[in-house]
Amino acid sequence: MIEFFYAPTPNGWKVAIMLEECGFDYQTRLIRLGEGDQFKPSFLQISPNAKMPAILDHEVDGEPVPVFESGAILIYLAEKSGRFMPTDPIGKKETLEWLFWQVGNQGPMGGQLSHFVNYAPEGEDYSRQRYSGEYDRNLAVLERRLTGRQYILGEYSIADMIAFPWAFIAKPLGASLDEFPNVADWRQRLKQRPAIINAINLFKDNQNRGRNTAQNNSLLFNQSSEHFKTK
Ligand SMILES: N[C@@H](CCC(=O)N[C@@H](CS)C(=O)NCC(=O)O)C(=O)O
Repeated sequence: MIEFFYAPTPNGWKVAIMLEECGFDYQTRLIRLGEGDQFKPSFLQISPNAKMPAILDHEVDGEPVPVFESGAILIYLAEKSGRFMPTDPIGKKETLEWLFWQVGNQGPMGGQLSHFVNYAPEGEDYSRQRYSGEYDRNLAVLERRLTGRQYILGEYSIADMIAFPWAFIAKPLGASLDEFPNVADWRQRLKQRPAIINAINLFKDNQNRGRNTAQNNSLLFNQSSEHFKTK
């Protein structure tokens, strides 16, 4: 069994998609981000950056194996299942390139844009504009990569699973896909997969949807090193 530490956000969906695609035996542990579950000592043992997603793999010889960071988790699960990652050196290199692109670019820029669209006080125009531009720039990167390709690596893989969630929520972030027809087609193709539907529905009722904001929640927002001392 794999314990899956999860909250219903785009970063959580990435791993939920892979667990569903592979049919792994997993149990979801809901991390209540607004209540500070991510800073509990038991969770920090598994995810030292105090973020979900994370997993604890019990299907191993010896002690259960903790894995944090979505890109690392997807590679771990791809190697465990032997699925959704090319095994030839060039294919593997391309997988790593697109995973690193996602976790270093599309993910954090989308995350910051979401912060300023959904949770920050009004009047943060420069910040919002910066991340809106960066999010748009990353859509263009994906658009160019998908030219002449159905999927990021040619065949459906963990590279699609990691990039899909942040493209899925383009509209709520205020971005239009009209100028990115390859991304729009790819998004449409992916969102019909049963595994992706199941992942997005996982604990859907627990989505934040404006409940916790920068003004009313000092656990999830305005963080500093102090947060690691609070629990
Ligand atoms: N680079 C990380 C990002 C994970 C991340 O930012 N998770 C957010 C939710 S979407 C989180 O756990 N936030 C809790 C917090 O900031 O306290 C990954 O891709 O796994």
